[in-house]
Amino acid sequence: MKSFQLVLVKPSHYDDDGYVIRWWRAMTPSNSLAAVYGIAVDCAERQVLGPDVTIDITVIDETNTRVDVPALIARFKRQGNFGCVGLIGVQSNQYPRALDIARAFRAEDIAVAIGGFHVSGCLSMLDGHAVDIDLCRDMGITIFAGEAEGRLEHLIADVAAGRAQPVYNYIKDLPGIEGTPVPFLPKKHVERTLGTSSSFDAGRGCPYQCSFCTIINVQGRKSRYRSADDIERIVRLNWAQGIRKFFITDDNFARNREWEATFDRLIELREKDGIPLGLLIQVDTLCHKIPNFMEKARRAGVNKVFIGLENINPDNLAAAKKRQNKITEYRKMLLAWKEQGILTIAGYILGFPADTPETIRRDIEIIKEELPIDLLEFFCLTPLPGSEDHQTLWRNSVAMDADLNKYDIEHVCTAHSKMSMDEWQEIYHEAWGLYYTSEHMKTLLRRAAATGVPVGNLAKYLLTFSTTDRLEKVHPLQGGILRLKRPSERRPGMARESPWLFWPRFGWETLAKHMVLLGALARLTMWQAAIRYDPRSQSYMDQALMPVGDDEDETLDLLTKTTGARAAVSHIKKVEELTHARAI
Ligand code: B12
Ligand code: SF4
Repeated sequence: MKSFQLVLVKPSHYDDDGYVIRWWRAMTPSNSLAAVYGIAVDCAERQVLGPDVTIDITVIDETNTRVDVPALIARFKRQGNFGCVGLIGVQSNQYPRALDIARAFRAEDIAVAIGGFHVSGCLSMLDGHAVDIDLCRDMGITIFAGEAEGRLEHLIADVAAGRAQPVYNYIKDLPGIEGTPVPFLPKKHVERTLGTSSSFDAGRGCPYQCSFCTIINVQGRKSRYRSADDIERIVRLNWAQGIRKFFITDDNFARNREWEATFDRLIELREKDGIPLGLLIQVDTLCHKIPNFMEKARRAGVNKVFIGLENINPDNLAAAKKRQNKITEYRKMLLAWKEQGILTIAGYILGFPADTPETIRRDIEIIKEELPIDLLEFFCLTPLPGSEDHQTLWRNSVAMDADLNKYDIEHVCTAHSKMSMDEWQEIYHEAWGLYYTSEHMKTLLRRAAATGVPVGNLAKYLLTFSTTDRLEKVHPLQGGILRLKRPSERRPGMARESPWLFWPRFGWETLAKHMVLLGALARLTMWQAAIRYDPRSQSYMDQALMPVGDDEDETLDLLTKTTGARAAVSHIKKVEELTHARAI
């Protein structure tokens, strides 16, 4: 019996000091890895290489597990190099690290294939060579652009027969995903992430056209979805191994055409079968207008929702073609989630054309005062390869940072008309501190207690969100517990440090960081206890929690401070007047 070695590696990327970002426990599991693993297991079960060949699958998420290259090479050697390394879900920022991993395997003549958003985005929007894509060709790495459902078996068969092509390009041929193998990871991998939650994409594709977005150019604008039966299968497979929490990774679950059937099935699993589901979903800012959406979300087990708020200045939203985001609806939408007792997380992008450090500082204060958001995450507007923004700059030969490792939406990669690149980068880091002040964290805990959001749960997230950028210099989504490093994992081209210097410094840094974390934890625990025992906490009220009133367009800074906001309000008034006039 021959054994085909399929090693699936989700690469991490390098931090600013050139060390691979890896944790004892990483924040979130990789859904790309779960998706490709599910398809690979199906290939193995169907014996796609024939009855006398087994497919031996190894899964490595580099954010929580070291890629032991020599051990893997030895394993390939024992099988006569019969197999392939698959570099999975490689984003632009992970592309340099992915190639560094590949280099060692290619030197031993082991087949390597790469897929994910970088290669898919570049092949979708550029000329098929730009942005370092030719490095793969030079190294003999197979490029796989597009989705693997129904295709992975062809790649495996070609590798096994020694006839792998340099490029497989399925980007213009998006498969239906209903009834295809479902994303899945065995528990031993899921346990390496915080909170032991797993993930699945219930659907792909988004109808909108935001110019900074890569998703629509890789996964398309049409809604493709898994069936309710598929969803039930995912839940049951995981529940059988004791996993009940999921991140549903659809970029905009509210626009998944099957959202209601999916929620109905999840409600059934929760209410009839007693599976205590806990879900995180991502939605747009108009989801409160979909009848039953929020109420069903709560019943299905959604306890956290991520909202792509992006900005509160309509001029900026218009510049990014994100016209569907209406600031006049933000409060209604957020209060509606609060009514369901669901924790709200909003993404906020810094560096739109009208932004300056001063306006960013002002806007963060407005959000703190007037919008009932629990957690706010900051990102730098980045021309990600695969987005319309990147394509425009590339076509016009505008300078962009050549180091792809920086395209993690935390580093500034191109110039801004109103801020220097340094000012932009500084205000990005400052933003975290401006939002997560002690005073505001206490307010957030009070708001949670008053609206039925679990205070302990929020406190846990506040600990991470208020400290990760400051202590670890990475975004919380890339964070985890206990940073792990090795001198040997430094980026090629950067000097290898002496172990005598490296290890004492690493030990000291780890200790110092954990002292700060313990202090932050103690403070959050104290505030939490004070709120719990305060009899007035249920009746807490502030401007953000106040029901939407008729005079807000004159009283709220959100609707008066920017030119765009004033224009948006007067537009709405005009529409209302016309509709009213017609009704009379
Ligand atoms: C869930 C998610 C996360 C999760 C989990 C990560 C993951 N990749 O699963 C978390 C929260 C951790 C996360 C974090 C980040 N993310 Co993210 N994330 C997503 C999201 C919303 C879904 C990913 C997913 O599951 N897609 C569905 C799967 C099935 O699609 P897929 O990955 O493309 O894989 C398919 C094919 O590409 C192919 N394939 C993939 N690899 C391979 C390999 C081979 C060999 C083959 C044959 C086929 C193949 O087969 C798969 C099945 O069809 C995507 C957007 C999106 N819609 O994809 C952003 C996205 C991937 N993230 C992005 C970014 C920037 C980040 C962060 C850097 C943000 C930050 N600063 O914190 C971090 C990086 C952390 C990390 N270590 O990955 C960007 C990447 C853009 C780019 N061009 O580089 C995206 C595209 C969103 C965006 N803003 O545009 N993310
Ligand atoms: S709403 Fe989100 S997924 Fe849809 S186009 Fe805009 S950024 Fe992309």
